[in-house]
Amino acid sequence: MVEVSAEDLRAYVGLGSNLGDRAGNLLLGVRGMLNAGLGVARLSSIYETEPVGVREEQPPYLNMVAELSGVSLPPPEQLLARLLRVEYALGRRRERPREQRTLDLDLLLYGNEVRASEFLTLPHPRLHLRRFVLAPLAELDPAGLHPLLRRSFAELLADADDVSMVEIWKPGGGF
Ligand code: PH2
Ligand code: MG
Ligand code: MG
Repeated sequence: MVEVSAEDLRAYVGLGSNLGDRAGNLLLGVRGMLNAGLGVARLSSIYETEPVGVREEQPPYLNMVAELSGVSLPPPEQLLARLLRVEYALGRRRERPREQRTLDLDLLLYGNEVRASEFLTLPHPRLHLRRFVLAPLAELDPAGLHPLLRRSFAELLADADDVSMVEIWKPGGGF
């Protein structure tokens, strides 16, 4: 077995906001992760994206992906717990699934970890289906492989059936 050293380990977090000051919420999310002791190494561009898989009409999202370095990365369950605390501190309250939100932090990948528990599924079960996740992820790591599908994020993005609008966001611009 090939050992993955802490320097090589990377975790990826998807950030999304479609309520209030969306870009401000994403940046507060990044600051919240840093304050929680998480080593944010790189950020993708910010994308403006059409809501996918939601029941009622919702405003467009801003989405971004953050790469966390493996140095001082807590185990996956602890990392998820910290992300949920950051969401809560920024005013996220969960009433119904997939409703509009100030900030959503999803643990997408934790190295090549594969698991499915009640609390946490890795890789994120819908990551390979959603362009709003694949576009920022492929920007950071185009050749990175999905641990189960063994296909690169760039390939998954090119082949995704999802045709929802995903564009690099420009401050002050609209769709
Ligand atoms: N998050 C969802 C459901 N739908 N659509 C977009 N464009 N971006 C999201 O972050 C998003 C979504 C549930 O978490
Ligand atoms: Mg989500
Ligand atoms: Mg979530």
